[in-house]
Amino acid sequence: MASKISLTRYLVEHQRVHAVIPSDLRLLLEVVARACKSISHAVNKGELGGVLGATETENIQGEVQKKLDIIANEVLIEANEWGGHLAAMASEEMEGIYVVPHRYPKGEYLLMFDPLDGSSNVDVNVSIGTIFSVLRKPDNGAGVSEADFMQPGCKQVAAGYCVYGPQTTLVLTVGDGVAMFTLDREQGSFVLTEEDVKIPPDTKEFAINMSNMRHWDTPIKTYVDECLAGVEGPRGKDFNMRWIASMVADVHRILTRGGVFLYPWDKREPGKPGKLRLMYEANPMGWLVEQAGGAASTGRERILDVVPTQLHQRVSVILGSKNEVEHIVALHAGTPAP
Ligand code: P6P
Repeated sequence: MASKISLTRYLVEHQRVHAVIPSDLRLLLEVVARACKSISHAVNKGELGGVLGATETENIQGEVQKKLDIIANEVLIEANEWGGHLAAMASEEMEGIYVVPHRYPKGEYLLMFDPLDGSSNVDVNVSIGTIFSVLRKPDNGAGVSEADFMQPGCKQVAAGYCVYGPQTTLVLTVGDGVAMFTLDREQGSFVLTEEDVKIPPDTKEFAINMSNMRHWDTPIKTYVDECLAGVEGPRGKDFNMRWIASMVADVHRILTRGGVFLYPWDKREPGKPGKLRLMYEANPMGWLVEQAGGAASTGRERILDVVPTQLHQRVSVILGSKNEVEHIVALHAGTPAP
């Protein structure tokens, strides 16, 4: 049996061969992976660990925080603040950036994360996950501010997620393809189980929350109607639908067997471009999908080209199999943005 390649060995060999993972970035990724192992352990305990259920608090998004949201956020902060690889962090669960305390050395990287995406699923034992994105701090002097995070997704130097499902799987890119690592609980380490992940360019499977149909913009309604028309309709094939209400789980399925994921703008909150957050959901997932040969669009522009103006800004998300995303983008052509 081929020897197991650990995350550490993969990162060291990638640095030796491809020189894409400087030692500080390798340290960052290993620390994030270790934090994900701790989060996985807490998630797996469930009620036995007294970690289910909601708190009395809301996050910046106005969402009631689950106990595990706060636990996961604290695990990631505590794991990363002392290593000397980061200048600051940003989280879905914190309003402002978290600057590495003066008692620790500072590094050149900025880490953003959704510590527990899909956490509403944790109480019903459905897959959830941690999403993270890494930028390099602009070389503009000693301090660090929120402005340093305002970089488009195409500037990311690393991105990934860890899905806590039947397996705990870490999925990672540093810009030369996508690799998947499954947690070997007996060894306590992530083991390479898939490298050079590729998304099929075509699909018969779409993921969207159908209960929002009456609120969608016309191009999305047109697309979904085509899918529902099946083989007798303009697409000439039947489609399947999935919606896990956990972006990490839906994207993991798409990276594994193809498909398209949509969380578009809708008129429930017309002032917001979408529900999902650009910096720590759409950008990392968009880069992973592109690195696996897929595409990621707002419907009118490449997600990774969106220049952020706010840390928690939202964006419309259409990502997955390249030809399917391009078809949906074509349906948007010529229609004004809402
Ligand atoms: P809805 C989870 O809350 C999340 O941010 C994503 O993980 C998921 O894709 C989406 O929201 C689900 O939203 O409106 O279907 O509950």
